Amino acid sequence: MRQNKAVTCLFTLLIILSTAIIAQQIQVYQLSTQVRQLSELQQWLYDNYGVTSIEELKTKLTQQTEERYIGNPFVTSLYQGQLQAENITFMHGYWYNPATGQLENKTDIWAFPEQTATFIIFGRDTDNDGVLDVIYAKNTTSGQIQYGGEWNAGGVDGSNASAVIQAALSSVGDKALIYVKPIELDSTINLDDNVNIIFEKINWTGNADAVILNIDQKNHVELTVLECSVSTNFAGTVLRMSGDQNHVFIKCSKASDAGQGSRTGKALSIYADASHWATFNDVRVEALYFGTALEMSAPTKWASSNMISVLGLYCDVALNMSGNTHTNHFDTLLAEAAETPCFYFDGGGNDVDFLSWTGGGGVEFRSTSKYTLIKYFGGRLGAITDNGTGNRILWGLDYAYDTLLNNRGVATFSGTSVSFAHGLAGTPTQVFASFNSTGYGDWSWTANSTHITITVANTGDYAVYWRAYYEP
Ligand SMILES: [Ca+2]
Repeated sequence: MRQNKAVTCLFTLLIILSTAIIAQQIQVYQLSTQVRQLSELQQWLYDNYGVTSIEELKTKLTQQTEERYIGNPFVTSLYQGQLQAENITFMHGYWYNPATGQLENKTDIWAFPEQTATFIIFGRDTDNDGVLDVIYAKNTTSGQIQYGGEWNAGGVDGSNASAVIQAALSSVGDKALIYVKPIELDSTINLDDNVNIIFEKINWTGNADAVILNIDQKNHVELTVLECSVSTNFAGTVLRMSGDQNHVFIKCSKASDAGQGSRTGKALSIYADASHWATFNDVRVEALYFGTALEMSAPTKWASSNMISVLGLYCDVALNMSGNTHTNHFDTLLAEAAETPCFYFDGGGNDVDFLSWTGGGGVEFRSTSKYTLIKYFGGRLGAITDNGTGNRILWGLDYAYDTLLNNRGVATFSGTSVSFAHGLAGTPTQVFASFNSTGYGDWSWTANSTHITITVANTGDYAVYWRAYYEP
């Protein structure tokens, strides 16, 4: 009985021991399998990425994403043992510059596509004759020549500058900026509502009587012409505009031969037609050698409430306003014109700050002009002809010292009268005289726009000291 009990205990012990051994063998087998798999993974990581652990791979990929590679891919590896082919693959995000041997980061351009302008328009002179032959409109975000070029991109004739610019204008959204490099134009550009365009330089090669830029009944146009050059015989208009709330700056000159060239053509014409006003515009114009620097006309509607600056050098007329042009404010009005007058007012109600004006040109208020206020601050003042009503000139601070308003001198004569040039801007309104002798008896004066005549009662030899004022 005791023997049976011992056998049973031994058997139970053997079963427990066997179970433990089997469990241990299973663990050993699983562990060796994991070790083998890890070894294969390490080999794979090394073969494919040059690393031996997942952590190492993560670090490496992060570095590759963030770093800006600036070496030469043909000689500089990213990491030890890297194949040249991998470098070339890496170049997909870069442009290689053979001049410097450096890579330039193209991914930045993809990531940050913002550009100064939406389109840049430029031309190429392919035969070196000084005339642009091919015009390109480059979409700056995509880098694509979207219109024009030798291949007539976008179906637009690349030899037609106006067509290329017009196509770009039509394709952009409101206020998208188009920048036009120096360009030759021979046909009119029509600007639509809400466009924003800068011309670096326009060289007009089209008809001499054409309109170069046209804002026809459009509003909210932003236009800048840094330079516009036309031929000596140009008799057209650089910019003709109607509409409201446009911001326009144009600076233009005529090709000059033998000094000043012929004074024809208009730099800027603002008009209000039967159905459109021309109001709240901010206009700045600089013109050299034109017939008219700025013409405003409003036969039916109003051209009013505009902020205007005019610089008209060697123009026949710096400013010509007619019709319903009123309540316009001029913050700068400079002119140097040989013709008289150089400012015409045929409308009324204008508030004009003449900061300066020189040359022989003056002012003419025509018969329908009224209630124009001119503040004159200096320079040489030409003749003022006032055929209107209620027009006023407020003289500037240099009134007492301006020889065109106030002049004096000495004239000697024998007999009873003497005539001399007074040099004033117009027919004197007051003349004063004193003599070197009391024998003259009595004296009187007459004058016209150029001369004063002083007459005495008694014949003799006299010196007359005169002072004359012109206060229209
Ligand atoms: Ca050419």
